[in-house]
Amino acid sequence: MRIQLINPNTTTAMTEKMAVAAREVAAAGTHILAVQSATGPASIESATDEAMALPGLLAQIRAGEAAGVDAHVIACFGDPGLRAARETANAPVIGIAEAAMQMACLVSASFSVVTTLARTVPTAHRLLEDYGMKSRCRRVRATGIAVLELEAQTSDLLRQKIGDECRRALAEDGVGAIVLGCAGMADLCTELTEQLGVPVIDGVTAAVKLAEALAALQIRTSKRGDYALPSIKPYAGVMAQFAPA
Ligand code: 2AL
Repeated sequence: MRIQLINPNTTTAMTEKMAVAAREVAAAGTHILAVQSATGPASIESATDEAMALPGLLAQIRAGEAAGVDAHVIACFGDPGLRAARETANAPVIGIAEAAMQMACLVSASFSVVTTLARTVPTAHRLLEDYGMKSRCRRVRATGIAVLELEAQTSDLLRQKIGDECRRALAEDGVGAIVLGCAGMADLCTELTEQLGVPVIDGVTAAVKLAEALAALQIRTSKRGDYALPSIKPYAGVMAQFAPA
């Protein structure tokens, strides 16, 4: 089985970091095809970054479909372009935020999200609303860490900072699980789970295992209703190359 792991930002070190985490949990026989957007922002931390990341992300979804991958993972915690990607794809498309939140709900009555900059907190709240999970998430906590500070291996200082925020979540929020709110935190999941004694869920690894499950069951994206293929029409200007074909 081939899973296309898409980093929708354009930072190669981050793509490599998430690929390592994905390959660590992938089943024997699962090939992780790690790719990133060719156009767009270096990190996605605002609605503007997200809008500018979508053409490059959708181009990767199309390329993966043409190559016949069995599933796609969008590896950014804002789940950018998830609905558009599902319109475009026949294979399942999993967003790491939805994957992590769903998995947290399977093992705990409630969870808190520990994420990057305060600026990304409203996005997480919007996703919780969209996914019908508001009642399961007690709090979305920012660490003040920018995404690109997490692009390579996480430093001891940042490990400590993220760990401390997780400990505060457990002490103050009354939750039984933590969801990590950035693809760049994927290298912290195992050690934090061991240190904290509760499930700490990283979206990259959660999404890979959900993608494997859907692909193994041959469950594909519905092409009726909301995720029907977009209609073919010309796009003007610099967007012409991104028009549905
Ligand atoms: C992210 C992420 O995972 N990748 C990125 O570019 N931005 N998430 C976040 N909460 O800022």
